[in-house]
Amino acid sequence: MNNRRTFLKNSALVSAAALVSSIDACKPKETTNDKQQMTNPLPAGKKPMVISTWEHGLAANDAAWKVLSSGGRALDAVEQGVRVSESDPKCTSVGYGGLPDRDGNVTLDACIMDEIGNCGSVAFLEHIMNPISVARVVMEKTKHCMLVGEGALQFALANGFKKENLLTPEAKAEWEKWLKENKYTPMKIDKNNHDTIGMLAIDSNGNLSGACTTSGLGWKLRGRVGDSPIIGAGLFVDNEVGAATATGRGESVIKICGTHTIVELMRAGKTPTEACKIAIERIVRKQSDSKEFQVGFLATDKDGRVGGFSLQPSFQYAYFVDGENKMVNAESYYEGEKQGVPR
Ligand code: SD4
Repeated sequence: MNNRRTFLKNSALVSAAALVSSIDACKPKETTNDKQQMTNPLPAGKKPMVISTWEHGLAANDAAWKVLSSGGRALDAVEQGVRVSESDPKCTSVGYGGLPDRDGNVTLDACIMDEIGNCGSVAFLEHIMNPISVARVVMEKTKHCMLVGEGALQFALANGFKKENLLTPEAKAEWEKWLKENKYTPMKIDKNNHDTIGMLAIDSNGNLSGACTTSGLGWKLRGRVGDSPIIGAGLFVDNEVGAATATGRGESVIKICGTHTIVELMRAGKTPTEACKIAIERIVRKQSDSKEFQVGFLATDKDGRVGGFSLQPSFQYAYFVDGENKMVNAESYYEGEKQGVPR
């Protein structure tokens, strides 16, 4: 937690980060550095659980848990869970209140995947507060997997979603400030500007589902789409094996098909943490600027062993199991003061 705060302070993007740190639902809460978690102990029998990225995952997990604890389906749990972050104007990288692109438009990416491999996705979607629910309707009512831009908006409106202004006065003020100072140059996804929510859940039938949703990179080029709505990059679920989700610089995740890679590594016998670590190491090997940005992966296997791993320190995930919802610090490739020095 302190690490993350330090990063936010040190960021060249102080204004955007300050907005993020003022968020209630994203507010730092007590964290455990759960080393035991990192070694992936076998759970005592399969049980419902939900994990999600970053501190806003706590509030999202609470909503997901309501579904899971009443015997509901993991798919409903992840949809209900991430809707909390999407609807929270103080979460500035997800849904309503998200930082806009460099022209001042809030554009959203989201995807969802169920236990039988069905998936739905929307990208470059504007004016709809809960893109995850549109992604679910794409999955359930069409024969397609992905709709983008104007077509996705038309589809949403035709299916009863409301057109809304998603640019909050706070996000608009941040954008106007950025415009003055930054010469219209898109923001780099560095170690600090992130907060996408990726969520994975197992229900009482032992079935897995996942969801991932974001407003993407603040001040991005109009039309830019990251990893979050791309099945196999920001999210992948295989009920026979496990599931994974991603946060951080989407371009880097797309280049290695991050979450599909992690699920395949678990299929080959790696634990969730090992699989996430190997994927991060692949990014380091293949992307020479890996010291400059953040990527975090989160995974669960079919039996509910969970784990995460990130490029830079400070990646955390919220983990709800056995009636307890807590933050866990993931290990990272680059570490603390030694950041930039591979371990
Ligand atoms: C993206 N992966 O659009 C997202 C951003 C993100 O935490 O994860 N932020 O590239």
